Amino acid sequence: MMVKRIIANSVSEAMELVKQDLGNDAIILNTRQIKVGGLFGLFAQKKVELVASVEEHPVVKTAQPVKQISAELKPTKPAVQSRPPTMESLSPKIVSFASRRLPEALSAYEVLLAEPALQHEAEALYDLLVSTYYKTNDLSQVEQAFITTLTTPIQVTTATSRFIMVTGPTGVGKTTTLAKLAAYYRLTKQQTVGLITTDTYRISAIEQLRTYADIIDIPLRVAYDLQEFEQAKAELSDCDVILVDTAGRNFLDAGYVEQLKKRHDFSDTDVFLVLSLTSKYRDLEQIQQRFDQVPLSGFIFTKADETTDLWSIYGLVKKTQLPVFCLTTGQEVPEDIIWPTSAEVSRMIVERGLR
Ligand SMILES: Nc1nc2c(ncn2[C@@H]2O[C@H](COP(=O)(O)OP(=O)(O)OP(=O)(O)O)[C@@H](O)[C@H]2O)c(=O)[nH]1
Ligand SMILES: [Mg+2]
Repeated sequence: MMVKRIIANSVSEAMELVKQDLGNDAIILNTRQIKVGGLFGLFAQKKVELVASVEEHPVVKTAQPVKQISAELKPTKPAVQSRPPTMESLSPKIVSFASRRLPEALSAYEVLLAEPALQHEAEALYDLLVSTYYKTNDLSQVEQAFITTLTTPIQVTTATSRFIMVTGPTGVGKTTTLAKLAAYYRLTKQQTVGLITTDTYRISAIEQLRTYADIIDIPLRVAYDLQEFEQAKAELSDCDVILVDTAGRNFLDAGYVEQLKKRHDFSDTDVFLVLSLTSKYRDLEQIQQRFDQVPLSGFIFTKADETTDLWSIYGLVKKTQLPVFCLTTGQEVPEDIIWPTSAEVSRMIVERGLR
């Protein structure tokens, strides 16, 4: 193993020198701020000291034992049985990043940087955290810099069409959110509101929405096919806002989006994909991909009250460049719904993750 000590003006400069000298597989063992030169402690320059190490022949050392062991165990079929390291496990970016250490004071960020939603930018965020920390020596400024960096890709939106449709997987809170929206437009904004549901798979689904419609005192139309859907739209055309509930379906069912397209028309409509923040990020990515053929206006994220991990918001919004419409924060209708700004969303994500 080769170990090298590098002194530079900034963490990013030191990282660059490490990459040049030791390559992408280098492991950062330590970083600290030091003072160089000066007289009796005066006029000394602030520098960053970085200690890094690298295996002298990392690829050969990793690959060989795997082949040797498999050859011993299965001498007749070594080529089939031995599993070479995957591209991912060999990726210099992931290997070198996972081994880097943050200064003790920033250890709370370690878990955040390992978030799947941040996998492509963990390295840049690491540099940001370390350099801000050494520059300011102030944890609240480090947190603020982190939040500010995350805010840029997070866009939020308001509904611009008269028709607002919610769609998404089963049980994520579509109907409950629609009831909250109906109450918001009717009671807070004093607008006329109509409801349409195309969720005719279960009687209880219609009854659930009818109860909300009765309480808020707004009309509800039930549409069993595209023709009835168009008719319901025409009947409610006097309303300021028309909210459309759809049936939740298993997102692994490939026919789901096709059926959705057959039973609705999306003209004049803001279609929001409703996703629960309690779901796994990888599943959310797959669901969003299923909805590629639907003209989505953005996301509604539900059940923010049931998790400390809000990173899916960041990951999905950044990946798709679709904005956030609203977040829901509990089961209570109408109060548990919020319309945060971009900065508020990123602050929520970071604060929940750190505490
Ligand atoms: N904790 C929490 N629960 C919520 C939230 N929103 C909805 N729920 C609950 O989630 C459950 C499902 O809500 P629904 O509104 O029926 O979900 P849906 O997406 O319409 O379900 P389907 O129509 O069956 O696909 C209910 O128990 C709701 O009270 C939320 O923001 N937080
Ligand atoms: Mg429903």
